[in-house]
Amino acid sequence: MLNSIDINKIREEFPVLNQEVNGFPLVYFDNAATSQKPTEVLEALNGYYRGYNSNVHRGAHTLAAKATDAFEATREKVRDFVGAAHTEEIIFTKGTTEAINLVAYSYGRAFIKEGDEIMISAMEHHSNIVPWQVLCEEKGAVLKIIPVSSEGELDYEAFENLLSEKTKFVAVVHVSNSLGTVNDVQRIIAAAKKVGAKVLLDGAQSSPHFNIDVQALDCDFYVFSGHKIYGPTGIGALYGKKEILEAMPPFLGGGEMIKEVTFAKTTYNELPYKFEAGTPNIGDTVALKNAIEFIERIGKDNIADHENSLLLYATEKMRAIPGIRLVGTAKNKVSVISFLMEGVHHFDLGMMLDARGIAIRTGHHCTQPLMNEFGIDGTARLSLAVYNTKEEIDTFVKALSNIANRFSKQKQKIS
Ligand code: 7TS
Repeated sequence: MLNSIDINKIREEFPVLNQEVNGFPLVYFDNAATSQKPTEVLEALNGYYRGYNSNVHRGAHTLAAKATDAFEATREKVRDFVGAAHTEEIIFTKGTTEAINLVAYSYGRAFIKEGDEIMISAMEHHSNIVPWQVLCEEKGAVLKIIPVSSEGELDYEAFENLLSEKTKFVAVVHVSNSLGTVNDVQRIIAAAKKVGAKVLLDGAQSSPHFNIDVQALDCDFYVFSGHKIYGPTGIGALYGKKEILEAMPPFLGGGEMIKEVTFAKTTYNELPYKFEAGTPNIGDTVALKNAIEFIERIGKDNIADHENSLLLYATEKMRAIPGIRLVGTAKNKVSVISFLMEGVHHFDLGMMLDARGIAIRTGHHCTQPLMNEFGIDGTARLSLAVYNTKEEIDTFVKALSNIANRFSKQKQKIS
């Protein structure tokens, strides 16, 4: 781990950053959507396909053994990354969305009954809303929503008042992708445990930014996506407590997840394979290990410190631009700034910034109910990663100020 980080050196590890977009050096501020990949991840992918591509867990030959070892080494790496006690508690999925669906379908179908209550928050990504809605419709269960304040913080007292012995499951986002709010999940987990509810944390936006320890948190499930932690797309993980995963029925049926199949009856494989039907995404899984090693090498604390200093710097500069309104001003935030500019639609803002080589995301960020709470249809959002710099923020703030000036002059002319 480096003591203080040399951002220019880190940037050299990301070939995609070294390019011009629309005639300007690329400023990539869309990291909450997906992060860029360091060379070691690209080389691991290439190395797998060039060197030992093979199916896992079945071949009697050398390449198959090599592929299986590399695949399982990532499981061990992910176990360590989230602080789980056992490797069999780590199930590979396509990403956060598939992991939440796995829990909603498998745990939900087996253990949620008519009249039970499932609690989510007003700031969930659609992937932590829709699977629970589907389950509630199927089972006659009730979906309850933890409200959010105008600053973008959860109302913990309202949450505690909503909890009852009817609450069987609480699924909340650890860090909001639209607002950057870090939720007090310790408080949520402690309160949920008191009524015996299981808790799932959506870690899509917490996993890239700070240390995760699922045992200290005592959550029942934690899910994340590899592509947001400098790894490939199409691979993510579900952590679940062993005794809960053991009690859950399989999600998908097929090869790999079985012990024995006859036409009369199938017995299922043990954990984690019970939940990994079919040939998995081997190459991307192998390279996910390198992404986690990249993070370990830089150090999560160094990443958090750097990103937080950028967040404070950008927030201060943006507040000084006339007509800018920040959406989401929670006390505890990471890495995301959502904003609006008076008189300019966020889509147009995104296009004007893109013309300057600056990549941000615009729209509802797959959190339409949250946007409804704020009475808006979307925001412009910048989201930061370890390779972003103060200079990039200066470039962004300058471009934003120019746009603000241009539009306020136009307004003056018209009036
Ligand atoms: N949960 C949160 C909090 C997210 O931010 C995202 C993706 C997901 C779930 C779904 O992850 P996936 O990897 O399964 O797609 N968020 C975003 C975003 O903010 N912009 O694009 C994708």
